[in-house]
Amino acid sequence: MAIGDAVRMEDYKDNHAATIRRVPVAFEGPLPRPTRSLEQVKIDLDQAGYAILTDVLTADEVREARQVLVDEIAREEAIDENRVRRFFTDPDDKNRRLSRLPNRHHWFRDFLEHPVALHLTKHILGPTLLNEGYLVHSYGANLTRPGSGEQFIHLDRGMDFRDQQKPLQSRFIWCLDPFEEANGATRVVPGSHRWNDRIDMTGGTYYESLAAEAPAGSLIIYSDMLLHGTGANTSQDRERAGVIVGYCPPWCRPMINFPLVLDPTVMAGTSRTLRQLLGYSSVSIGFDEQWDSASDELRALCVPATMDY
Ligand SMILES: O=C(O)CCC(=O)C(=O)O
Ligand SMILES: [Fe+2]
Repeated sequence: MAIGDAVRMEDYKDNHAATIRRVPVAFEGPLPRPTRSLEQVKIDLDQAGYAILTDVLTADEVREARQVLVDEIAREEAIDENRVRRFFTDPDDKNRRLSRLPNRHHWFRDFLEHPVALHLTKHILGPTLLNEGYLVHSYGANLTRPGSGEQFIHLDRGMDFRDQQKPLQSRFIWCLDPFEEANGATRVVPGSHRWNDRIDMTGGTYYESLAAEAPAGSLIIYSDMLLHGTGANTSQDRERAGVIVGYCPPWCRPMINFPLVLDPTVMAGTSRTLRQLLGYSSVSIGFDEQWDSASDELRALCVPATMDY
């Protein structure tokens, strides 16, 4: 299946046909455990390449945000199921994916500019030239459903670079359900953030992994250096909702061209930080490339590129 100009699922599967090599988990250090400590998160990120920060959302907040998510999925399904299924890397039709999140509800705008996510993005990506703000690289929800298979273990980037020393994306999964092995908790390969010289994403290699189990309301934090993937949901009746966001430096090309995707009337009331994150700035690495062809409405949404967080 192809939507618009997307890769055809059939072509993609051909690239990932036969497994000829299995790579076991080989991590010596202590595995990250759910923690409330940001200091521990930084230690875990350094040592294992991922971390689990608990109690970022209250139980009420989780319930509210989850309800919005399932309502939005149902709304899209009523129009056409294909709008929320068959994400091109998912192994079957069972999971539900939702995009264009900032249009949908303040919860999905609030996640993006949550101070913890911004703080950890600064920590993971480091300073930027002229202190320009980071950009949201990618953003969507993934709801695993009973019987859904596992996604292949991958890096959240286009290719294996072999000599990349530092992350180009900070990645976060907002857990709107308890993430447990049985309901498809994200699987991770601890320590693989240091395997950059040998990761094979061309197919043929199967990476063994373990489930990053996390209570509802947690943030799973990782980067584009870490091997991971959605787990299989082997439960009878439990879904697993995650909202996944990646941030990149301001000179990288985000996966989504938000100003062309989002509703300008929704964006009109939002903060400077949110608009920066979503690319509503004509400045990049100090150069101002005026948005002459944009509508007045879009141009009015532009903000300075300098971070004030
Ligand atoms: O939902 C998950 O557990 C992870 C999904 C993922 O890694 C992806 O779609 O790139
Ligand atoms: Fe991923």
